[in-house]
Amino acid sequence: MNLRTAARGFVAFLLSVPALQGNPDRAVTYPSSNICALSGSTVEIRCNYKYPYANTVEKKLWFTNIHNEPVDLKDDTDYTGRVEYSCVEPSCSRRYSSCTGTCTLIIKDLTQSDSAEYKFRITTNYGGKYSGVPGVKLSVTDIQLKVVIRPSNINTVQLECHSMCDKTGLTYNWYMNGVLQPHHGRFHGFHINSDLSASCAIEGSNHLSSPSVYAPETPSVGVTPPGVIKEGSSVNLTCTSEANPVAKYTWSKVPTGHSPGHTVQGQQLSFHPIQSSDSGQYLCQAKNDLGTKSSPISIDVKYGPKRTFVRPSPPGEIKEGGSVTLSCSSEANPAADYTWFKDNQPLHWEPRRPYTLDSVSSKDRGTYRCQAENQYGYLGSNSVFIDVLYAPKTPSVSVRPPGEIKEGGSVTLSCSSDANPAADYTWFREHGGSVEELGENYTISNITTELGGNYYCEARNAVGLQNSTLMFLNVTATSSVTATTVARGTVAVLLATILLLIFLWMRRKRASRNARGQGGRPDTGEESPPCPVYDNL
Ligand SMILES: *[C@@H]1O[C@H](CO)[C@@H](O)[C@H](O)[C@H]1NC(C)=O
Ligand SMILES: *[C@@H]1O[C@H](CO)[C@@H](O)[C@H](O)[C@H]1NC(C)=O
Ligand SMILES: *[C@@H]1O[C@H](CO)[C@@H](O)[C@H](O)[C@H]1NC(C)=O
Ligand SMILES: *[C@@H]1O[C@H](CO)[C@@H](O)[C@H](O)[C@H]1NC(C)=O
Ligand SMILES: CC(=O)N[C@H]1CO[C@H](CO)[C@@H](O)[C@@H]1O
Repeated sequence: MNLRTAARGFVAFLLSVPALQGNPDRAVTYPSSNICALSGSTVEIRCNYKYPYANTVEKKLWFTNIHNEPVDLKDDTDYTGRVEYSCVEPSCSRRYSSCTGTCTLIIKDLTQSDSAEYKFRITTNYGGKYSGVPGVKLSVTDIQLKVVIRPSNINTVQLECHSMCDKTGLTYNWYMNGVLQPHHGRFHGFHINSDLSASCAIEGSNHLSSPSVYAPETPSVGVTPPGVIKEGSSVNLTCTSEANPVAKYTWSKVPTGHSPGHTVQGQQLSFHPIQSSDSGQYLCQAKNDLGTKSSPISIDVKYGPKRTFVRPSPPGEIKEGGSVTLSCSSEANPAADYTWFKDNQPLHWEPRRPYTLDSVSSKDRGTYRCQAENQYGYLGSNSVFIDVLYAPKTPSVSVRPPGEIKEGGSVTLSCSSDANPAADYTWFREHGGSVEELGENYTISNITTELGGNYYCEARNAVGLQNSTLMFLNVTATSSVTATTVARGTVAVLLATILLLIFLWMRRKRASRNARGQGGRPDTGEESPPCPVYDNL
């Protein structure tokens, strides 16, 4: 195998020349004592050696590590498969009584850890050991691409290709998105572009290229912990974007109608604890000198009901027959279901619909409240008193004391009616107009029979009025009751006496007529027949 061909891509450069000479007769010398090579390349390190005439070389080795004895690089596990020796057979000169040879160390696939001092040693059949000290210092370096922003133009970046081996006069090729650019040299200007990816490579050794520099890729956004976000928990938003140079991150909250936006620098946005007001759209922006990319994320904070209120519409008092709607409102995520209560008793109603009372009646009067509930909690509302105004119901009337009402005694008539607002009462006497006293209780002291009769009361409020049924007062006379009886008795006695006197007088008259005309026809024209009334008497 032709080693020159194998070392295509070889990049080794002489920096300072003369190595220290060993013993002039039997020494190892190195044409170059410092070599700069790039990662991934192949390096050749040469040496010349001399040894006494008539000796034979038994062992040749390159080494860098010493474990008691120098370790042959071919046996060094750090170099397995990457090391070759290319040695030319020595030529001997009797005249100079010495032999000379060259041996070149070839290391492939250099890495930075290959940077070390390399030495060569021969051992002859007479036990002579010849090595060159110091050896060859090998520096393995990466190509570095530096990004420099040109101050004059914010739309352009100037890239500089840079390696530690620059002094050796490397020429660079430039690639944009993998395409070779016509320009060569250490510097190259590019227009800033989010899709830009640029790299440089050593001309003639294109596999020795720099890492690409590129604008941030579309960031990915992670939420920890994953899953449902509950108010009060700790939440982190993390933004990640591949970029070279490394991106700088900015988090911003997208402003909405009721919450202003804000901006936070850094890859992570922490909420400790998270609040319901933190819900919304967030944008993570990743930016470097070559461009900017952003990703949105939406945060939906779940929470139990807050600020539960019940509101009646229309507010205030409701007249009987009117309608009123009670709306329950609460902030909750997800939206709450509502339960309605009247005087602390649950009502049957759909969970999302306002509570509607059509054609209210006095029964609907009461204290209402609602309770909002979702899977994260529940909260009761304020209480609202719904006052239903209604006209008086038919009043009920009563009389005290109960039982017989005696003349001269005292009675109280009471009127009572269910009404809202409370009724005013007026007592009336049938056909007699209102009595003088107003009020639910009407007391008649020293009652007389003339004051007996029908009474009723009227209950009236702002909504309407209603009359009671009639109440009959039966006043019993006390003293005058005996007088009448006596009077009646007297009349009866007088009547009986008169009738008796008439009867006696008529008997006497008939007796005298019978005595004057006995046996003759009775005088019908003048005579009255016997009165049956008298017989009956
Ligand atoms: C959020 O990030 C902070 C700081 O990095 C860490 O201490 C905390 O544990 C994280 N919280 C969660 C919920 O991942
Ligand atoms: C009317 O009488 C009832 C029963 O005695 C009594 O409770 C009520 O207070 C009275 N009302 C008035 C206004 O005096
Ligand atoms: C109640 O009685 C008053 C007086 O007698 C009368 O003017 C009114 O119409 C009556 N109202 C009702 C609702 O019967
Ligand atoms: C009044 O009361 C008396 C005695 O209780 C009774 O005889 C009379 O029939 C009553 N009058 C009326 C009109 O109810
Ligand atoms: C106690 C009282 O006032 N009694 C009177 C009741 O009424 C009669 C007739 O009007 C009077 O004579 C009483 O003095």
